[in-house]
Amino acid sequence: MLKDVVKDGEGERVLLLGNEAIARGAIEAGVDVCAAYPGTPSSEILDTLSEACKMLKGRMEYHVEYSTNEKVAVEVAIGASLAGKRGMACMKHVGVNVASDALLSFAYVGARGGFLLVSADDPSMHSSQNEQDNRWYGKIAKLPVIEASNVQEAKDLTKEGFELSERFGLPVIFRSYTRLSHQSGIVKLGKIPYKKLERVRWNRHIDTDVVLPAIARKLKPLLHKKLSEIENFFNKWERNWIEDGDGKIGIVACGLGYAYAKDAMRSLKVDLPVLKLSSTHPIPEKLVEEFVSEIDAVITVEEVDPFAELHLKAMGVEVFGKMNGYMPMDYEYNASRVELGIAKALGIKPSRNYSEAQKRAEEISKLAPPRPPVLCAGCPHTAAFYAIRKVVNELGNACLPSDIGCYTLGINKPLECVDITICMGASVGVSNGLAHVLEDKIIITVGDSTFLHAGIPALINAVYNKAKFVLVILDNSTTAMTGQQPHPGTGVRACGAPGKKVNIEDVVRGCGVEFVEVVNPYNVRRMIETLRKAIAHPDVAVIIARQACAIVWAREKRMKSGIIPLRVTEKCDQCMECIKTFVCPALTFDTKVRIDPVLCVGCGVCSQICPKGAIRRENVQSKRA
Ligand SMILES: Cc1ncc(C[n+]2csc(CCOP(=O)(O)OP(=O)(O)O)c2C)c(N)n1
Repeated sequence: MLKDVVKDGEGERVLLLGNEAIARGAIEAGVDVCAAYPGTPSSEILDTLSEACKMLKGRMEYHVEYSTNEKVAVEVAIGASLAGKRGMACMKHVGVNVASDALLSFAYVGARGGFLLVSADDPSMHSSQNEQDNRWYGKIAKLPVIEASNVQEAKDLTKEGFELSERFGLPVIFRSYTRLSHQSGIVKLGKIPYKKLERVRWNRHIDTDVVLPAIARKLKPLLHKKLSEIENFFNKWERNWIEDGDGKIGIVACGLGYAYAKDAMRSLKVDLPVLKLSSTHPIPEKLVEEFVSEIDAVITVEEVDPFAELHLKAMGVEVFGKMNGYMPMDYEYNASRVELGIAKALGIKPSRNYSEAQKRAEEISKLAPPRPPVLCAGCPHTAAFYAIRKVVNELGNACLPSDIGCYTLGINKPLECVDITICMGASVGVSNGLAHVLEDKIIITVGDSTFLHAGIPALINAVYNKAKFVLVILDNSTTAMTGQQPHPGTGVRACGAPGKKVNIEDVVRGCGVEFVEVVNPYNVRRMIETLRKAIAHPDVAVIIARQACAIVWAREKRMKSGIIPLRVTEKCDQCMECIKTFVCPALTFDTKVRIDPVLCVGCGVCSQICPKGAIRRENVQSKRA
């Protein structure tokens, strides 16, 4: 809990979420600058640091910000590091793709103040579009990657990450994953240093900080030297260790794989030798050699790719891993999956009949009513999609690229307004290509946070290269999907202080777009008319569909004046238009159409849609508090 994250009690044991532990580690390290773009499973790190920042004012001060995107977040942390301060950037795994341009060159420059990049990977893609293994960034950028196997280590390694970064002059990547970021565990607290965030004088270091080709050429061998120095250190680092055991097959366990391997061995009642690796890049070869000198083969336990496995194979070690089918190649691990792999490698029976248990779990899960994710009652995206669907039906066909956010749920029937999603901002970029080859109209939907994150360059490109499309920016004034973090369009900063609000319509006009209209999507008729006008416009047209996220405004309204729900009157002839064309979870049908007054937020969109005028606001007496 937050109060424990900021607690002074050195040596005390508290229960923390993995991401809170990472935040606490940064605080114990005396971090100076923390920047992030939200993304599951990383979001709570900066959410926590932003709350903690207010509570630690005057005791342990640091700058905290939600940056416009991950590249900017990494650059912010680089700035701090180059000034000799400690900088941290946090993001989900795919965020590192966005940030990689800065990261790969900063590796050459090297860290001055400690630099930690927290990459939260998402094995099994619980809330992501892919399952990439970001240890490869360590390889491609030639940077150290450290991984924790429990919440305590998450805190400790975060703190040590800054120390390693300064000691070796290298940016350090800390790799977390969903099951570490989102598990809770007991953490023994360290000390919170007392410090002010003091400004320092700028010192030029143009021999390292300006990566001109002539300088970069000199820095490259230096980077290799630093990497081999840190490998030597990792060979003896107390966070990597060997555990003695029985038999001639051992386990090489990376990060959380260590916890799974220990559980699996307990179930199997075996006690194999274990090499626990907290540094997975560079692999400490001497330590590996020492480990394998006493055994014949190893089982690698690592998520997501055969990263250590490939390295071990290249060293000539015999490996039971993913590549030869002993360990699963796809999705996250758990104790039973790892147990099955170990049992197969040892040629013994698993402790239980897991396929039977799996079959039973599947049978039981069929009994639960399906709960597909839906847009919330009163979500302004639903209203915007309803209008888009009406206009697309008029057109007969249209191409509907969309993006990543709550609004991706517009893929579902009856809205069916999402034809393509690739990665954040790609809706606008991809439409630049589509516009030159399709005969159909293109109507794009993108969220406000996503537009500011990665949509702007592609919009400028469309204006410049004359790609015609209609771009609907679904501006709900928040980053709803990841937990309602603020962004530049909201004018609120991570530390809670007001910032300068960036006006999206000004940005769009600044990109050269001439057709720019702001519409409240709750006004369905106006939304439809504006879409028709935008489609008829000869150049790029942008509609900003602006209405606050229903969760946010309904929460406020409940606390102030209360919400007046809508109800279905006797005029309803059960034509089902509302149910069939407009998906609001508050609209239900049993023997007749009804509105659930508990779910209804009173947006009134359904009353505009009803062709019989049968949906009305409740009278004021029945208003809910
Ligand atoms: C590169 C990258 N960073 C972060 C994310 C996580 N993420 C998914 S959608 C989204 C933004 C959603 O906000 P917005 O576009 O405003 O739409 P909303 O959810 O508010 O409807 C984020 C941060 C991601 N998928 N990819």
